[in-house]
Amino acid sequence: MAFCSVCKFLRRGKYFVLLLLVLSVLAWIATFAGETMKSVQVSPTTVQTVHKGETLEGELNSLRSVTDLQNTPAPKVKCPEESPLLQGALKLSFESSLTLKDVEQENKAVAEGQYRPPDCTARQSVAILIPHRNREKHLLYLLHHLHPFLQRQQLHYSIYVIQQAGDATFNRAKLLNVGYLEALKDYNWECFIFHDVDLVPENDYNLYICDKQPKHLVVGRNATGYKLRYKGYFGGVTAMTKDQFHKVNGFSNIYWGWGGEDDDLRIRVELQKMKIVRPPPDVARYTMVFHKRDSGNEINKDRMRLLGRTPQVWRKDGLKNCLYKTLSIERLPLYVNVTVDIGKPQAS
Ligand code: UD2
Ligand code: MN
Repeated sequence: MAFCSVCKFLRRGKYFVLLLLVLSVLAWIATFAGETMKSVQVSPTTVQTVHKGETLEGELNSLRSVTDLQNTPAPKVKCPEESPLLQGALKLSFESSLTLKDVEQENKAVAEGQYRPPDCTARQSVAILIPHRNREKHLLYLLHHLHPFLQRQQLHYSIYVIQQAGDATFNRAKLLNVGYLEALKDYNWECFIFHDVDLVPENDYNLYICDKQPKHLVVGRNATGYKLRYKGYFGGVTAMTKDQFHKVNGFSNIYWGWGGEDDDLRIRVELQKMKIVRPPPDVARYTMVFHKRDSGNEINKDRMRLLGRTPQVWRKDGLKNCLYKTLSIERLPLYVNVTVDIGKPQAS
């Protein structure tokens, strides 16, 4: 009897040992799985010190993180306040044999109209907006000079050309409103340069960045003896921050044909108690490529009457009611080409 009770006890003991074994295997699996999960959750760029008792996966993961960190480029420093690449007064050339392909070859670092300085973080991100119709040669000359000019200024920039579709009367101001609205869909540009297609800057110390106040960049040009045309003149090339332009509700949309729209913008700026600033005259110099008045951009005889109404209508007429139909957006190597139907003059 006594012998048989010993047998029973041993048999039960066997099951007990078996049970213990199964439990410890389960516990080990659970711990191992937990460790693996932990190593998956570690951020890839975090450097970890390897501690005793960590799993192999954990160690490998840490090593991988160190390599990742070594391969990640060091964060770029801010570009200097004054770019070391500036040259001052430039010798401009307007070769009739120049082609778009030549300009593309000269600007390999530009993609889809956009450029960032390779070695430093630009101080401003700037969208250049060019209103355009049938001025291909002028556009070519401008791109030829402007791309290297902006690169020497170490800017993050993109060039947008806003093409008016059809042959209705030209509307420079409305095209520039469209450019602003469309460019902001790509990137949160902090500064906008509103730029005639035929004006080529002569000195790269004329910085294409925005100021605390709206900036007028054309003090003088070849055709006017490099003198300011009149006090309050705000045409040709202007720079406004995203907020300054938003504050004045952009340009008016109702100036069809030549003239008045630039003065209208000045009135909007003044109504907001902002003050127009200009770079020194020896720097803010431009060459205007010679041209005659385009057909479809006849003088706007209504401009004086419209200018008289600006203080009453600026809140309603501008970015807020800028209606247009985008026909195409082509991301070409040197610029973004936005073709737009902006309608035609309405009786007012
Ligand atoms: C002056 C101003 C300009 C604007 C205009 C009156 C200067 C240097 N410029 O220019 O900013 O206020 O008067 O509206 O003072 N454009 C085309 N295709 C056309 C017509 C115009 O692309 O068929 C564009 C182009 O970007 C051109 C700009 O509109 O540069 C202004 O037109 P403009 O050059 O004929 O007028 P302009 O030189 O008198
Ligand atoms: Mn012109």
